[in-house]
Amino acid sequence: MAIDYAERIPNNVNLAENRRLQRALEQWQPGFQKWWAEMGPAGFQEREVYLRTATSVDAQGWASFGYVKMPDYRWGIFLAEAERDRKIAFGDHKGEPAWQEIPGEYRGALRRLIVTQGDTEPASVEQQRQLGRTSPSLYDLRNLFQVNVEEGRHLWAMVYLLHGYFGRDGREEADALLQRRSGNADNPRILGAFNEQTPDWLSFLMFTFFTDRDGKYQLASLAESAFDPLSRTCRFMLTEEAHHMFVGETGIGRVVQCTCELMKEHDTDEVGRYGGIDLKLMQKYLNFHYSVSLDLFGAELSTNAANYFSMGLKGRFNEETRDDDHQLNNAQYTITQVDDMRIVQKEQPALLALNETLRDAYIADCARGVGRWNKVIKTAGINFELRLPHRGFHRAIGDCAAVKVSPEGRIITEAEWDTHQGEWLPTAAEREFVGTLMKGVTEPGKFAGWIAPPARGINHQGIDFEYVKLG
Ligand code: BYC
Repeated sequence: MAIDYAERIPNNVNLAENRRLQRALEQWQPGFQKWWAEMGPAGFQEREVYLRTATSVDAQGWASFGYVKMPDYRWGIFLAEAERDRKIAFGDHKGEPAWQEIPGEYRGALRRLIVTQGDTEPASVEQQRQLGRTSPSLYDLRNLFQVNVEEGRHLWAMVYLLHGYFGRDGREEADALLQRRSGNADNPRILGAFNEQTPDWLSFLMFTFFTDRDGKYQLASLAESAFDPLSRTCRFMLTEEAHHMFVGETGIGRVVQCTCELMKEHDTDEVGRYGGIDLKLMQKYLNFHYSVSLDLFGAELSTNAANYFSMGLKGRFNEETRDDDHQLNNAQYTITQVDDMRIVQKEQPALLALNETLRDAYIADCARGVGRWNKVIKTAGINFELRLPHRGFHRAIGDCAAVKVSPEGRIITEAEWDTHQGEWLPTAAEREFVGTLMKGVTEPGKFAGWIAPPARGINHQGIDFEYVKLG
């Protein structure tokens, strides 16, 4: 179904026919706009940005590209097409028709999942708020803003569900989503990684690679939900999420490429003095962003996750293609745990181990991306490999949060940690150094000295296209 752009809130959910919901959303909208003005990208709000806007939800050609001022972006509510006679694929209700309304007994659990998902969207915009002024190119600036407006739309997607299906408590939660603030001591965002800072572009590119990829896996699990409106919402969000991960993967790939070129040109590993970022320093940033993103999957054993699954609220990644009973009442799964100060593999009930199951799929996906960066290094003839640290390294959630683990996966003492952590995670001085490289480059087709140009532009435009009109 095409989206009616004449309406105040573009949508393909027949909002015009649901006056109560439309009014509720119209009341929420000014609060969103105020939040965007206060917490969205600093500066550039009056600039024309070459953005992609969702104009339909079919697989081909859902996106239209054109110049838009960010406050005029048409944030709307788009659900993927309904699947006819969709059946629940897992859990206690497996085989029953998918729900168009929420069973009363599951409202609390489902609301919590939707609020947690929704909270990450504005949080990431807040984290990235200051990056516009130090963008390495107009191409990258445009990509940042594309990510930001789409995270805003993902907030709308969750708020639609809260307003449409949860009554008064849903409305209160929707308001609270605009009140929490990333990193705020009194009213922080819900999940740890979304209260960290994204102070520079290396962090931003790592974030879009590692943290947005958590988004992919969580959204894919929610896309399996028995609650059909959530499933359809998440399916459409995933099409947008792909671009965010593209920004991260190609972005880090371009930094790696630039570093390799500087290493060869100057015959040194230490390219800092030539305005580049050492591979060793990139490894430290990788260690940080990977470990805080691993925390986002929750504890290895979780009754919450088991309940979500049995209730039919949240499935596994690619639930339908899995070759098992989709109920897991007697199944086992091997997970990594700490036992008597050793890291061991243990069989546990699969139902309790669903967070770890999802984390495993995520880790494999991250490893593929890191492999592609390593190809760039190898092709340059340089003998260095970026690596994912052990899953227990630098964790704040789960079994390993109680111990200190080296990147190789050895449990170490606090004293060893204190001695070595500067070799594994970026130090204050290194973060400061990366900060000094962050100088805005705004001439079309020009790039900062620490990142290579991309292989191609956006939507068949040239690399030197004026992606943001600053004049
Ligand atoms: N930080 O039973 P457990 C995205 C809490 S990213 C702080 O293991 P559960 C995006 C937990 O709440 C995807 N607290 O937790 C990316 C629980 O509290 P209670 C976002 C944490 O429920 C980039 C306790 O610890 N979507 O879209 O199994 C840009 C015990 O834990 C954390 C979702 O996350 C943490 N990291 O699993 C923009 C999907 N982890 O019960 C967007 C929805 C756990 O003791 N969320 N806790 O009070 C979920 O499915 C689950 O809430 C989680 C946690 C997987 C996150």
